[in-house]
Amino acid sequence: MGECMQEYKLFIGGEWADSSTGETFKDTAPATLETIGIFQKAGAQDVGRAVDAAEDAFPAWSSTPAPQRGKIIFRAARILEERKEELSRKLTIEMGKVLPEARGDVQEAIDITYYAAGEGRRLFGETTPSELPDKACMTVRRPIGVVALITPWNFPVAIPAWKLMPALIAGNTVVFKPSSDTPMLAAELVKILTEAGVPAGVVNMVTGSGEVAGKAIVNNMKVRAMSFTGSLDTGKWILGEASKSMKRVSLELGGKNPIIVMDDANIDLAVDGVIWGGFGTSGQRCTAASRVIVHEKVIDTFREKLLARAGKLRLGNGLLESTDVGPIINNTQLRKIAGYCDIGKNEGATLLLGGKQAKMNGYFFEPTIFTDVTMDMRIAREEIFGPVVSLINASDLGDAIEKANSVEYGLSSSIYTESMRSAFKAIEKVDAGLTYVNASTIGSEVHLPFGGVKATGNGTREAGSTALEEFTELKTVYFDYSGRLQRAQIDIEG
Ligand code: UN1
Repeated sequence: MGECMQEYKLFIGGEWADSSTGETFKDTAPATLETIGIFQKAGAQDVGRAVDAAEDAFPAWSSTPAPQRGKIIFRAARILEERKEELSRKLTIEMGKVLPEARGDVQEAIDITYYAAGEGRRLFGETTPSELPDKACMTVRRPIGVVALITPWNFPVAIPAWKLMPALIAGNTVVFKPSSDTPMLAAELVKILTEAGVPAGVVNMVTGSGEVAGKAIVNNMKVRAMSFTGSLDTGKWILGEASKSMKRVSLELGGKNPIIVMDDANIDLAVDGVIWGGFGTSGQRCTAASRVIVHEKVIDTFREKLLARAGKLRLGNGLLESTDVGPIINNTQLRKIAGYCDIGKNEGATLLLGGKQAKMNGYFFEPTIFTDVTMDMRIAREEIFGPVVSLINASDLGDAIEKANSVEYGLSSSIYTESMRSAFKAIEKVDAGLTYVNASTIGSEVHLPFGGVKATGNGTREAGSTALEEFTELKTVYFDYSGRLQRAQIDIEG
């Protein structure tokens, strides 16, 4: 056992508790394969207790004035800020991303926490005139109730914070199930919320498998809304199951995000964008640039420059300054990425770089580039979630956009061009929730909506003011002060 080894518990009703199953699992550092913590495998009974605790805490929390809830969330933001460096290092150890990116992850959590705290003094509804005299019309926001948040491992603090903070400021109480690959940072976040003054029962954390704990959450009738970020298959399953209890569901699923490089693009800038979007976080982002659709007039130059840059990327432990690309989260993901490289070769794509696991201790995969990729190949259509970039030819903008749109996902997208016309065409025609112009597919900011179209989600948007739509019910209020019966649609002159 390593020095920092600790056994973590479930957090239910303000208490740290063992799971009823008595079973635990190990949290492994992907760069060193060391066990860094022991976590509880929650059973259905534990999930039931967590939901009940959240339900009990709901009346008081939802009745607390939102600006008061905001004060608590502001304190959480300050604690996150004070502990940024320590949390970032832990995040690099637990998840693997390089330290500057881990700092970005924590910063994103700090940003959304401040942003959500400020919403405590907004939470705006609408007012609008009535069609009748002496009558006021407005909307007010109400919390939904107990909400469940199921989060992935690739942004161990930022994504939980994206969901927790808007849910809490709106007055909901929470059951939070983090990924089993990154439960340590989740536990840190829960401790910070508690330290900031979030009352017992308002946030409950259960760790464990999707098959047991996740399933118990989805099937619990008292959970009124769920927010999930993860795979398409799991998302589809949640949506189907949740319909039985009419839960509101918000899904953030996969991506197969294209960067279009036009013949008038600044090629060096586009190469920077592909390196950052394709290999940053070892390609383990929903927003990762996994397809690069390049105008055929510039593809040779582009390919050469990209290869030169990608070939210099240094794999290693994310804590070291010399590292550009960290490890893959676990062996299953590593095998999946390797499997896709075999598929790509069998499909006839040309492997330009990488394509294999690195001979290092830890889960490392070499930055990989395929060229001569066509849109019928699986590597061009399916989410790989690793450092694998596919180069695809396009004859013109129309062809590039058609190829960009020919996959089932639609999260992020980007175009490199000096032409305003091409840029606006892409904004208009690319089927995606996000389009970047002359910037990579990654790097969304917390005060703008985040989400995708088609199989990427079910229409909701996280972050920004739209995060509140995810976690509030609107009530429409008609306030008649005429003192007489007034019939809408009927008692109207003219
Ligand atoms: C994700 O990969 O699930 O834009 C989220 C980005 C980050 C968020 C990514 N701000 O890449």
